[in-house]
Amino acid sequence: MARCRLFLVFLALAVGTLALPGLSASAQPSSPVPRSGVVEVGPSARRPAVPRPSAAPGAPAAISLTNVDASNDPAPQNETTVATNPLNVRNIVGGANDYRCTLTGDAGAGFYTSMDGGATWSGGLLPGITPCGGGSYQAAGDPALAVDAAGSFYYAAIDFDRTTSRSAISVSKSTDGGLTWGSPTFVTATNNSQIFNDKDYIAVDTHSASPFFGRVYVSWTRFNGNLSPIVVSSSTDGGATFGPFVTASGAVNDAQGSVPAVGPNGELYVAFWSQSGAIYVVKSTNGGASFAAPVKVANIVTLPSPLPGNSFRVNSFPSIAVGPNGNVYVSWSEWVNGTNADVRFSRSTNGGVAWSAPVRVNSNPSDDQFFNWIAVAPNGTIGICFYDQSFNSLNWLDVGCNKSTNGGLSWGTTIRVTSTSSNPANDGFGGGFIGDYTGLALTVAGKPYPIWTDTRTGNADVFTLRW
Ligand SMILES: [Ca+2]
Ligand SMILES: [Ca+2]
Ligand SMILES: [Ca+2]
Repeated sequence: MARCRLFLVFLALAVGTLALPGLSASAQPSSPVPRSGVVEVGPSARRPAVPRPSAAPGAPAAISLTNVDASNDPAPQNETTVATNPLNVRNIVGGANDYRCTLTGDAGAGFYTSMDGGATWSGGLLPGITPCGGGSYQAAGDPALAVDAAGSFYYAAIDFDRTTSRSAISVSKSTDGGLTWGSPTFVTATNNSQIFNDKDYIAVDTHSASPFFGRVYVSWTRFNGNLSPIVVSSSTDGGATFGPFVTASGAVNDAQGSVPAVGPNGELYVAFWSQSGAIYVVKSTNGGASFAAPVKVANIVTLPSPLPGNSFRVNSFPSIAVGPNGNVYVSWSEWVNGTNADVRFSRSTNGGVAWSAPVRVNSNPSDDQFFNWIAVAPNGTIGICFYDQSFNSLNWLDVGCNKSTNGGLSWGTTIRVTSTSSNPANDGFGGGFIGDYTGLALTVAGKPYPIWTDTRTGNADVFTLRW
């Protein structure tokens, strides 16, 4: 298995790529779940291709949303995450796989910070993880951001070597709005060739009434031989140390793509995808010490990867958010009618016991919508953003967003937020990798900051909106 890693290339999470090249994960029900972080695209893909000249832009959109390039760097940046400061609505922090390190050409944990609502950005690579930050891991990926009630940002990542069996999960913290970052805390680390720690995400309990206020939770997939459970580790000291991980996914041992979220009373939920073709949620009411049995949200048809007419890998990983009233919201992308991808949504109004029949979120069902991310504003408005290929006829990338002001009962018309379409062929990986997810944060004032991989400049950059 370690030997495989020599051929496996990229990062961050994965799906679609596995033991048997050419077959999708869903076509291999008896095989191990793909190791994320690892895509069998060939050794040359370890290094991004030389950036190409600008692509022909798609048709300008007739909207006034202002797109902004948060990374503005010629190397590829992809696989985006974002969080906003509850104490300063102008403070936005993004993260991505960032290939700017010329020592390695491999991915580091990139951060992008704005103090003025997205108008201007600074950034770089997190310290102490990969060589350009003074760390020793050959690569990092699976960026995930969260923010606590005091405005401290937490950045979780996978850290690994391609030529040894080292594999870790780290959390880095910034107490100055994302301008600078401390040394990482390693939540877990191994050199066991049977173990690969993959596809983390992170959440913080920001609810002052919660008995677990301030607790930091990291979930990830712990590939172990042929099994892939979701595990969770928590920190009760602001990310300085993390406790031992506990298994969260119960009897579901073919899981991937977990995301944690915390409710108003400190209830912890973790959503994940099962290779069997289902979305699950698990719940902990004791601060992450243990989890009840998984509850199936829906059976789904996992996206084919790549989607027809495209060459980059995709997945059906869920996103999850909890409303101020405790309602739990989950979205994902699924293959519908055997013909195309839609973003789907379900909610639970009884603490995750029962889930509503899934509904389509994207207003235009035609073409493909995928890589959804969900967030909830303090007033209960739900936002979901995703790539939407219905805005162009080329299988290029646009980002669309929907909102619901009635708790997810209806979703209205998808708003295109990209002012230009992106040609995925300019991703730096021959069109094969645009990351494995996007992100969305809503400020306490409700302004949406969708964040996505955008290639309009001729290379993959991190884009968001400015307000
Ligand atoms: Ca569709
Ligand atoms: Ca398409
Ligand atoms: Ca770039």
